[in-house]
Amino acid sequence: MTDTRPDLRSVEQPSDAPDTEAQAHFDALLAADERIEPRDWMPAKYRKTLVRQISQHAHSEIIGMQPEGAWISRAPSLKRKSILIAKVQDEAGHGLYLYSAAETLGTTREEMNEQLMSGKAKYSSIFNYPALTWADVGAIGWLVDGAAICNQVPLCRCSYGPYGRAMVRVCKEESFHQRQGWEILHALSNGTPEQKAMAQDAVNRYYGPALQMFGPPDADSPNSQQSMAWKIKRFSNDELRQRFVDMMVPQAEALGLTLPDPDLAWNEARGHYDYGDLDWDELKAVIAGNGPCNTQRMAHKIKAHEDGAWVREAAAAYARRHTSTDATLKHA
Ligand code: FAQ
Repeated sequence: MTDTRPDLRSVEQPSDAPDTEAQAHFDALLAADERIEPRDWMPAKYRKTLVRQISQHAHSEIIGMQPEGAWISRAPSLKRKSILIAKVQDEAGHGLYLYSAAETLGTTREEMNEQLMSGKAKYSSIFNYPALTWADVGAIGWLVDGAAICNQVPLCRCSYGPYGRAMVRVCKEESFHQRQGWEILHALSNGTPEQKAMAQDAVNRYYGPALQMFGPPDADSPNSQQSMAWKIKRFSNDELRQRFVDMMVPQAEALGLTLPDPDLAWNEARGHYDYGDLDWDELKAVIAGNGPCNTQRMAHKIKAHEDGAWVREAAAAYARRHTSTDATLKHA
């Protein structure tokens, strides 16, 4: 299939140089809650922040295929296998929408890939934990996709058009993913005592890291304030984390599983659940590359990239041939 998308590398990006009139237009669009589009002037730091967040989000979707992908060949039934294949494929699709959204800001796919593989760009901490049992596939769907939904629904209203629009479709698919995770855990929780224990063990291991997905606490989040002023982020890390806890407590009760937090308690005055301190040193260590699976995840990604070189070369040769055939036909 010929790639008919415009090559954004050849489209001149609007200059980022300071411009009072353009800045006033940008500010007015933000104040009116309208979208900034690729053709619009934008401050250099706004562009940089978007490239950072969108590309890291894309990398997370791509690396995030690994823990569940490893269970495709071991899924307990044909039905579970087909659902899991569809889910992992959806995550690849999310990565591709997001890389495309980042490309509209003038960054190439090659640059982003290079930053991921050289360790310069981050991806979500959660994907550096192992999926040890089939119940972990359920916990990833229920907790990780659940956290992703809480974080990403507000991103549908992100001030940057291509990112917000990509998020609308991503969120629809994430809600299917969360339900399939819930359903796996529900079946295990209502199965044999061993199956229920396996489900509880997976939730025990994944709950804390899922809460850390929302990022450092607000007081320690260098990017939040500016990203919220630019309406890239609509809520702070702690606000979204609270929303997630409030959403998960009743769901855990319905599953018959407990959340591993002795401090979890309804606070009537706040109208929210109180929850215990999280291990921020653990998050820092995982982000710094010292989580249980960081080395394994990167080695797998680099090998897949190298193994895929012939596919990229063949696709590029095919596209070149079709471009020259099209040009010959046009001039005939
Ligand atoms: N892991 O100042 P903040 C998914 C970094 S997709 C690693 O608070 P910000 C779907 C942060 O980048 C999951 N790094 O930063 C799925 C920054 O570093 P930098 C991914 C983290 O950007 C399910 C520094 O710490 N989702 O799950 C993490 O304002 C199942 C300071 O932090 C997204 O990417 C972390 N947890 O807020 C796929 C959503 N937290 O770049 C497969 C979009 C923070 O300055 C299977 N992203 N850092 O060097 C966001 O909403 C934001 O970027 C946050 C961080 C909230 C992640």
